[in-house]
Amino acid sequence: MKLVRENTARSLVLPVAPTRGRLRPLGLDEVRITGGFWARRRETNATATLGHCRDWMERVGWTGNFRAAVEGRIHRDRRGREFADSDVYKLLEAMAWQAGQGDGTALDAGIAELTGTIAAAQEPDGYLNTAFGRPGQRPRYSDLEWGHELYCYGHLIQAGVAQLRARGEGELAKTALRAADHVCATFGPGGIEGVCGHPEIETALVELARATGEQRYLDQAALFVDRRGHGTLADIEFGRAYFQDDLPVRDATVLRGHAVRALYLAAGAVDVAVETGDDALLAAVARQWETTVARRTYLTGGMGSHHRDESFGDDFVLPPDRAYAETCAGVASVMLGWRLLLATGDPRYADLAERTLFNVVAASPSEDGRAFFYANTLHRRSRGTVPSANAQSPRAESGLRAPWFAVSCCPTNVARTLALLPAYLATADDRGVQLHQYADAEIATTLPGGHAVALRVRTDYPHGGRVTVRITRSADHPWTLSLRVPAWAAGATAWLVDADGARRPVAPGTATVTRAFRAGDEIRLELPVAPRWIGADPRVDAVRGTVAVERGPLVYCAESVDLPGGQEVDAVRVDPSAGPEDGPDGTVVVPGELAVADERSGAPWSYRPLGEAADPAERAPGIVLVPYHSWANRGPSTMRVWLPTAEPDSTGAAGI
Ligand code: FUB
Ligand code: ZN
Repeated sequence: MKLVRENTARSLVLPVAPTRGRLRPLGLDEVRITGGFWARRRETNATATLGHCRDWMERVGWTGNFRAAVEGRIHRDRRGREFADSDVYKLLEAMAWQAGQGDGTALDAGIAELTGTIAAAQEPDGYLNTAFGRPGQRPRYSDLEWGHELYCYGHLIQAGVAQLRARGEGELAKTALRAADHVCATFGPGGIEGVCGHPEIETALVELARATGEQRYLDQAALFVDRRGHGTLADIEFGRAYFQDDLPVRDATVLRGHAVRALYLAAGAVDVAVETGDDALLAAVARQWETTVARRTYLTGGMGSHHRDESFGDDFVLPPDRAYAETCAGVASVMLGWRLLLATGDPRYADLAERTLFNVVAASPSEDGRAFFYANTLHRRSRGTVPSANAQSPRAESGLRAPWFAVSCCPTNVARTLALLPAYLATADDRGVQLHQYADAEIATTLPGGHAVALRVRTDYPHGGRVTVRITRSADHPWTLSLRVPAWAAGATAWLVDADGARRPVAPGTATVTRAFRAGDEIRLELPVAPRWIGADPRVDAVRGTVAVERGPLVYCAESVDLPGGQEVDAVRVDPSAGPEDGPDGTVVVPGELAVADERSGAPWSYRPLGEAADPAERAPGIVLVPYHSWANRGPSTMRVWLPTAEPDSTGAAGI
């Protein structure tokens, strides 16, 4: 099979390669992350997380399921939930992207071994799933609501595309193609007129169409997008909105239902819209994104506030202590934002991606890359438990990060995202190069007319706000370098320092420099990262009377390990009339007080007449806050992002 060189893309090593759109993505062979925050996390991902996931899958029997299928004992021996196959595929995708960067030989061997295991279980017509269809199991496609068969194919196809683009055609790609052909034959015109209870196949099929040039995969994806919303799935206890089967995609005004499902579907709908020229569909998803970000998104970028069904809440229902904010929803939000950014060029999509990457995706893995948060609460009231090192944890684990979950979708989603992260940094268009995310990086591409350009990015991001771009290769021809100025830089001055030293203030959005750059030219962006107080829309009732702190792209939190005398975070009250100020080692210090523990715990009732004195409190010399992504790395703790403001009479003085 021939790998298609997509119309707009110069590189082929890309997770998303639209044939139309405002911006052209740069591939993993054009962008390298060379140092700093993300390089450290990517290194841990490559050296620890991939192997960790591989070991756990073996241990809990999810890879063994494929062997059991081949050996005819799957009806008896199958382990894990109905979607367990998908995590093997997500790991394969991560390995394939990683193998495409640097020396992939060892990873290629691992991919070949794992692919051999799954491919052996594929049936002659391309069907591949260990939960259905064999003697003693439920029939194929007998449970579209919960069976996840198409969802699993989606992840298999994404892994196949990753291999195709990062390593060239191999067994994994062939297995994925056989599955995709089976899907088209089974769910295409004249076939089963259904959709999967968990979207994912849509975006995967579009990417396969882009990678192979085969129109039928795109047609099938478009069919799935159009079919959804017409009530073909059963009306379950959470309602059809849970799997977005309540309304056609193009009629919806906001994302609703299960957060990961909603976001994957929206990503697939953008892909279909872009490839079919369906601007109405694209506009519908852009509208949904806008409303969702305005009303249904946590400060961290996290999405989904219902534990019961892992779903979006109603507008402004964003309780910090019940935040679900699943890591996979963060990954899916970044996927959706990237597609919208490529289609439109609007920097707001990159703003949200930055917020989500630093405060959800980076929060999930532990420092050693061997434990994860599945749910990313913004407030933990009790120290919780230390998860078992040897057993699978419940998904909304209420203690430290856990090594593995009974539903373990998040670790492999983090793994594949970190593996392909350089692909989210930069794009090009007819005029030049755009930087969307900041990290130490080397970027080299060819602009229209065959003009080769190369840049070196150096930054102390996210703790500092200085970004230096050095042109290391340029054409004797004017072109434009565009730099995203994040929305959080509003209100303070961001500066662009031109190659000739000219310094000009820039507003949030996009700052550009156009010139016939010469090798050695440097452009500097200086973003104000002084810590700042953040308030919430009063309609977010759950955080009324509280404030939060951000610094650059990072959200901060109070953690009990930083409080004196074994206090818990719920004792903290802060005074936003002063500060916040930088503390040592990337911390922030805010003025505040700590409620007197004995009095508080002895209170007979949580309520008091207005005007009656608040619980007594003692002034604190300065309350230390840490980046949210780093919390729970120092043992069990309580934590909160939204901090109550002190009441004037609590210390017996007028204010603190
Ligand atoms: O259903 C498959 C995955 O498991 C979902 O995306 C996650 O939310 C978890 O429920
Ligand atoms: Zn997940």
